[in-house]
Amino acid sequence: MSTQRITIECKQGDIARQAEMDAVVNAANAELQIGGGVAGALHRAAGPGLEEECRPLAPIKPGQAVITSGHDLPNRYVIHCLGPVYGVDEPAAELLAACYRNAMTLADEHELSSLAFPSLSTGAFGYPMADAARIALKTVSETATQCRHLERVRFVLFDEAAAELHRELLAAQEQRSS
Ligand code: AR6
Repeated sequence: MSTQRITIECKQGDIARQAEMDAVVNAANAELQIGGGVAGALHRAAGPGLEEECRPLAPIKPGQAVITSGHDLPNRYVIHCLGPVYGVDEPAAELLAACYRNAMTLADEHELSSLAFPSLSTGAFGYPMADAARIALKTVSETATQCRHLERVRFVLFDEAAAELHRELLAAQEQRSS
């Protein structure tokens, strides 16, 4: 199956407001508790049932992904990933790539067709955005070749500069592979 089957898009926005996507990815903490940033936004929008469903699934390890339902979010599922803390969890690049790969695999196993990612590890966990974006885009396009159901992956970036950076890196990557 070729990578062309999956459309990758990059847009500025809030990960908690991606109504048309089957699942959204949470930049979780190991305990799968509310937290700040992406995790705060998703848990607030999902309501307390999400944390309750998460409790027996915790703790998770860097690179790991687990799936829950979306509760009051507009999405059917949430896939929770623990990204590496930059400078602490090593090898950081491999652990970050594992998050994207494992999240896509879980989505595909659940026969989902669309999945939205935030920029994992680039907030509280300190991963430099450009490095993280290159890893994310490369891993998503590589993993796409193994997916049978997933058709659309969206990167949702909090600010326009981050969205533009992702678009530029994606264009360069697509040019190299064409
Ligand atoms: N929508 C899209 N992107 C967002 C949003 C949002 N609502 N909010 C923040 N970002 P972070 P991490 C961006 O810190 O680095 C949490 O407290 C943000 O600008 O959410 O993986 C957890 O509980 C940044 O670029 O995730 C963990 O303890 C990116 O999303 C820890 O932080 C990720 O920022 C996880 O840290």
